[in-house]
Amino acid sequence: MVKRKIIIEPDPILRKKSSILEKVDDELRELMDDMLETMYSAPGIGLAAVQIGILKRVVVIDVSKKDEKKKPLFLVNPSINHKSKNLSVHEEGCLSIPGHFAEIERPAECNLTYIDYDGKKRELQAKGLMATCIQHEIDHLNGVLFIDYLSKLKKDMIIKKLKKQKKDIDQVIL
Ligand code: GNR
Ligand code: NI
Repeated sequence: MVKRKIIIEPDPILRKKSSILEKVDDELRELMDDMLETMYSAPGIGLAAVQIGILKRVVVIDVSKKDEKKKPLFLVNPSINHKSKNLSVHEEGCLSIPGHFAEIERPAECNLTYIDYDGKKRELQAKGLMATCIQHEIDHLNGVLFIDYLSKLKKDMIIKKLKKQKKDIDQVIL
């Protein structure tokens, strides 16, 4: 397993739509292993392939708590087929938007279909943090970030700060 570099906003790659995968093979499993290692070491509870620069519809998630056994979930071509009418608010963060957090309202529960690590078709009903995380990750596959749900003022402020951070880092390297 290899840890990969996470792409930080603003970056046009993060705004692209990821494409459907045709099959689950060893190459894809290697990518999923790398994504899991990258996510655990960040640390984060979810990661979409686009965040490491790969525009494929694959996501890894693990919402288990620190003292619990790890419970990785690999989602290939995830698709939500039902969202609950009742909404819930969670504080969200994103590994591509480091240091910024915001309360985002989304459907509290969702049902989805996906292909698993072994290429088997599966269904899942999610609620709580898992439902929030799944929706956050599927947004990534469609080029959407949580800051897109904020007011233009808040969103622009966050992007401006991220731009400045990138400039400062480039300054140190040069
Ligand atoms: O690590 C993460 N935490 C998180 C918290 C609340 C809602 C969504 C997330 S996902 C995020 C990792 C990430 O950026 N995934 O794309
Ligand atoms: Ni994210």
